[in-house]
Amino acid sequence: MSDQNLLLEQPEPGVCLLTVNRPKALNALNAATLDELLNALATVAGDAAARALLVTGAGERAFVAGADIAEMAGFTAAQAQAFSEHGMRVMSALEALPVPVIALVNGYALGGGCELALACDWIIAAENAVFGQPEVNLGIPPGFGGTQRLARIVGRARALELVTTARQLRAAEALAIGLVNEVVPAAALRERGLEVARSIAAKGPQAVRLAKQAVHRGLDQDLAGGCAYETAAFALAFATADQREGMRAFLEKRAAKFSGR
Ligand code: DAK
Repeated sequence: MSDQNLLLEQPEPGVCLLTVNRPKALNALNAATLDELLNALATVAGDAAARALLVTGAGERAFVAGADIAEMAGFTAAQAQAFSEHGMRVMSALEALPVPVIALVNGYALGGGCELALACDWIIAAENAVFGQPEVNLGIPPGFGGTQRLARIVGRARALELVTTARQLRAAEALAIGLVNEVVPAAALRERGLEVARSIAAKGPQAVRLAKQAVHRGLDQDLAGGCAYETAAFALAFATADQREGMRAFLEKRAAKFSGR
């Protein structure tokens, strides 16, 4: 599938690759791109064969350099609210996808671009990645969930520093504060993403989905509530063909052939 500003491919069975494709504007997110993102995410969500989603930016300079400043400059307050709600819907749709979503950050991930990466389940960064929330330079606060997701991932003090000073981080520092899971040479980023996605695709699909949901739901509540959710997810797995196949394969000393049912 190919929209004007977005490419959705399936480079390998079960692996979806979404590329924001506006390299001349460093892949900045305008309203049209947000629309296309929502449609693409609905396609992935509805694809029963999907096992993992990789999200990246076209070209070698940027993942996404933020919301499109040229488009935002003339917004009225009502248009800004509509744009923010639109962006929030995209970030929530990403987070709610049943399959793991990995951001492959290949350059600038600023403002809405950093927020897009934060809404993915985790981030693999190229050595040339640069992260930041520079909105205050433009006289606005973050608008696509940055204040919330950044604080949950790197903690209150670091998030406050980053959103109020607009300081940008290189990949090594992002790794040190837990913003990214790993850093690889730029030329190896796509292959590393595919390798991780492939390893997820080989696991029990129902178990992966249940585990992802349990982590997300658990973080929204206290430990007891999260553990109760995990118990329910664990029990539900015993109603799947994947659980029967996974355990039978172990006992028969062979590789499991999961059906995703
Ligand atoms: N929007 C539009 N165009 C952008 C852009 C952006 N965010 N970032 C870069 N570009 C464009 C540049 O204008 C330039 O276009 P041409 O002049 O060639 O036509 C082209 O991409 C290449 O950029 P540069 O020439 O500037 O390249 P450099 O290597 O010199 O600099 C840079 C790269 C990433 C450091 C620089 O481009 C830069 O600082 N870009 C802006 C980064 C930024 O501030 N990002 C945050 C944007 S604000 C809200 C909802 C959402 C948001 C806020 C509120 N609500 C409605 C409440 C989100 C806000 C943001 O994301």
